[in-house]
Amino acid sequence: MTLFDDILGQFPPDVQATVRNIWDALGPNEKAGFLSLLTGFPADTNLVKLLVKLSTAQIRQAFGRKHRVVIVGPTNVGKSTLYNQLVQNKRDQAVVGPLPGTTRENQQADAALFTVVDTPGADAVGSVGEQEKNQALSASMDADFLVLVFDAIQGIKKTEQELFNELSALKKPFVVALNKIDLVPRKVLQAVISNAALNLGLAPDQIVPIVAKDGKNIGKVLLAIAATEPEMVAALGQALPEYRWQLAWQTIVRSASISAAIALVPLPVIDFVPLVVTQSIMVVSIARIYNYKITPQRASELVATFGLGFLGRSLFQELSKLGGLPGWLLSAAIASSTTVVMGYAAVRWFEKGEKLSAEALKKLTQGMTTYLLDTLKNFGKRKPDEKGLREQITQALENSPLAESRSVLDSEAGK
Ligand SMILES: Nc1nc2c(ncn2[C@@H]2O[C@H](COP(=O)(O)OP(=O)(O)OP(=O)(O)O)[C@@H](O)[C@H]2O)c(=O)[nH]1
Ligand SMILES: [Mg+2]
Repeated sequence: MTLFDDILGQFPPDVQATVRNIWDALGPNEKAGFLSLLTGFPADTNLVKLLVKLSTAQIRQAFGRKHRVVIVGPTNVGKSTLYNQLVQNKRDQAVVGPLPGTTRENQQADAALFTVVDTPGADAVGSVGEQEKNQALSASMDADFLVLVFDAIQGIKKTEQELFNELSALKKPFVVALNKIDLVPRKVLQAVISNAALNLGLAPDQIVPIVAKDGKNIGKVLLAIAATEPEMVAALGQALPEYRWQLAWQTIVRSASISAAIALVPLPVIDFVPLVVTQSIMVVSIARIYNYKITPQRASELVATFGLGFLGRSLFQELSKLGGLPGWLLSAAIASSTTVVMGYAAVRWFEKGEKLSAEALKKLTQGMTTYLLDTLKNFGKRKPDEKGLREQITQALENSPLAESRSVLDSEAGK
């Protein structure tokens, strides 16, 4: 067995084929470089483990599989109405009705991005109610993601709280949608949302007010799904062009934090192969959001063309001459900022076929590095562990205005 096979064996089975493809797409120099980096380390070293852990979600995102999203909640709150908004094929539409107990059995259909499951009300009493509740719970146990629907007029009372507790005990990622917001007078809307949040023990921004009947804010429910389900990001981008930047941004943030963690590993150069691999996978993911299919090989060529590895290295030299900042901090900030800029450059590329100029790339990288250094400095002098650093980078980037809009980058890049 070669060293590479050893490494491959550590990936979960469902991504191994993809990892091999990516590996095969690397040029001979990159392969040799990567392996020589690893020969100093036994195959079970932290570097390999770290790479496997970090890249698995990324790989699943880039080459994904379909997930089960289960709609669950009390009876008559509009679950089937929401389900009908999501299903692709009219044939699969569920029956909707004004009386509680319209849906008696679980049903599922293709929602393009994922498989969606509608369930009967999970709060009913009596033996029929009990049986329906069990169905809803069993679907929820098999879910990859839960959309918990409540009724804004009905509010969150004891029964709803109990159901919520029962469902959150399943430890599935979820979003809470508060439906029928069209029936709530405008001036009490905020109060209604805050109240629901309070009763569920959530923050108000964890609740998405919706109108399932006309589709209002369904996009927000989908974004919430994407935020915790990286594998779905690409499909969402294709379905919802208006959210593309925000989806790409989530991908960029994740990749940038991975890059920072990689840069923590003490190695002589920061633009070594894992960083190129991380950025290439990010580019494949962004391409998919913009409805392009590119091979990992093409993506790594694109990454090379933009020359950010070189740029990062010279920035590292410049800044370390100034002194005052620990090397790990500089490496981490530069690895993340080149990844962010690469992500943005890829967005511009897939959007309009534009290649940003070398000056623009430099300016953006410097700006982003300064921003990250300023933010990370406040986290203290001690070198954080990989998880801590990823959290810090993620937080810094999520709090930046770029999460909403890329206009800052557009104007810096001289658009
Ligand atoms: N005003 C308003 N009514 C809605 C909305 N969504 C659903 N409804 C109505 O609420 C009633 C119940 O909708 P369903 O989608 O059947 O609710 P459900 O949660 O599937 O109900 P069960 O299957 O009985 O548990 C219907 O009369 C819908 O027309 C909405 O956004 N606004
Ligand atoms: Mg129903």
